[in-house]
Amino acid sequence: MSLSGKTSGFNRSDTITAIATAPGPSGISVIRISGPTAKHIADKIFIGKTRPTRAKTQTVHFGQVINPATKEIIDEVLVTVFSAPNSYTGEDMIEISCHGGDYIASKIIQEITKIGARLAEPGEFTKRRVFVGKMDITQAEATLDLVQVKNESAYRSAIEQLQGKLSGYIFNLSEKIKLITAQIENLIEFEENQKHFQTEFKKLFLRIKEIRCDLEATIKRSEELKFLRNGIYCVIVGRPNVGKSSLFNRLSEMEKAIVTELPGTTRDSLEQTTIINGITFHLIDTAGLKIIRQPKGAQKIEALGIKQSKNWLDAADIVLAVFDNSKPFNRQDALVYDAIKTKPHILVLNKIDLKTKFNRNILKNDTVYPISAKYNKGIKQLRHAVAKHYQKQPSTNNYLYLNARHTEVLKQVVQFLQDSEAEKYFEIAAINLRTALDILGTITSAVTNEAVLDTIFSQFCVGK
Ligand SMILES: Nc1nc2c(ncn2[C@@H]2O[C@H](COP(=O)(O)OP(=O)(O)OP(=O)(O)O)[C@@H](O)[C@H]2O)c(=O)[nH]1
Ligand SMILES: [Mg+2]
Repeated sequence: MSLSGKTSGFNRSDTITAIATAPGPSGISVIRISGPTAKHIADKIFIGKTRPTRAKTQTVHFGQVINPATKEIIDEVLVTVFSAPNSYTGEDMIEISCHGGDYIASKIIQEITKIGARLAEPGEFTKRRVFVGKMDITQAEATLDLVQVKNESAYRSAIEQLQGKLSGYIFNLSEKIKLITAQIENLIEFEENQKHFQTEFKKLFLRIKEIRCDLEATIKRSEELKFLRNGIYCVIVGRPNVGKSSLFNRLSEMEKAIVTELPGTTRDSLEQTTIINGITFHLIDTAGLKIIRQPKGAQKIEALGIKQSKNWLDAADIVLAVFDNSKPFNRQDALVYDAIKTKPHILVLNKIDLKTKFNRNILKNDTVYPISAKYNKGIKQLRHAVAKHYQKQPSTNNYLYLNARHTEVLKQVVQFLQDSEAEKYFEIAAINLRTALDILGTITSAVTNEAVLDTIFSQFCVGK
């Protein structure tokens, strides 16, 4: 499928270059050059047995990069030559592997830009790949995701998307809608046989409803399982001094949060990502929730921290509410207990190494996990309980990951399908279906809204 068309102020006649590896000290750095003059530029700066313009595609050549003006050797390198269309961008491409670190690579880039290439914009190599039709937009998005994945589920769904799982789904969906649209348009033309005509329409509208319900289920499932990719926000709350930061350190297996005997130690929320039973959790340590009547001075800062805690509480996927076994349940505990009731939560009773003054019966039917954060007691069981919350999920084989852009587009498609089901004028129903198809096409097609493309590619690193 060719996606060439409007290319939104994006010039493919330029030859572009960038360092493709991450900045900082490293074993090697890779420089990419892509575009019509890529091989000619390489000819000018590379001395080896074969000239890049004469080299076969996908071959690697040892030699030196020189400053073409002074003939001074800059580095010993390996040059890989790719001839169009057999390259990542589909254009002539050169990859130079030089010694690592930023200095040498920058020196080579300087020479390349002096003789005609310009620096690539973020994601421009992938953008070119999309515009020559080697990849659709969902696959470009998957490329971006792959670079950023942090867990197995995110990796799985990104690689499936890269291999075309989402594109395939969109293709099948649009084929189904196209078929129904054509059948409706056909019936409109042969409307003489009124009775037969009505029953046929009914059948087609039922079919649209089926497709719409399927699509809605796919969107819902993706939203429910989004945590597999994005991680679960697990927020630790409790009144001051109950041991939230101590628990945060235990669960994250890091000593990141400051722990003191003074209530109000944590003022800013802290975040740490940890993996429990293969699931990514973003742990958040918050300032204690408490009742403040008139926040003044230093207390004002604490009040801000507390406000932040409330925001975190709203954003949480799951809350760990911590209580102190060595103190009686008080009004501040009641405030915490009340605040978390409507959220998925786990109750934790900390400081079980100390004498019990806390009345557990107050926590009613909820399971309470007794721990001692200080002496590392009950932490394993708690970790297990947190992970178990998410392992009840059904098998994820049929799961299709949809990002915010895909979800938004598919929801619009649902709306147009629904409008056509309810439409009494068949011509208008057909127009609605055609609109649904156009909207659906924007998920994969490069000939889409310029702002959408800019947003996607601006998130890429330069050199990708
Ligand atoms: N005996 C005992 N002390 C604990 C335990 N957990 C925490 N502490 C102590 O309780 C005090 C408060 O601990 P923190 O982890 O700072 O409590 P916090 O809830 O984060 O406190 P704020 O940030 O002030 O709201 C410190 O002196 C900890 O050493 C425990 O399991 N047993
Ligand atoms: Mg704290």
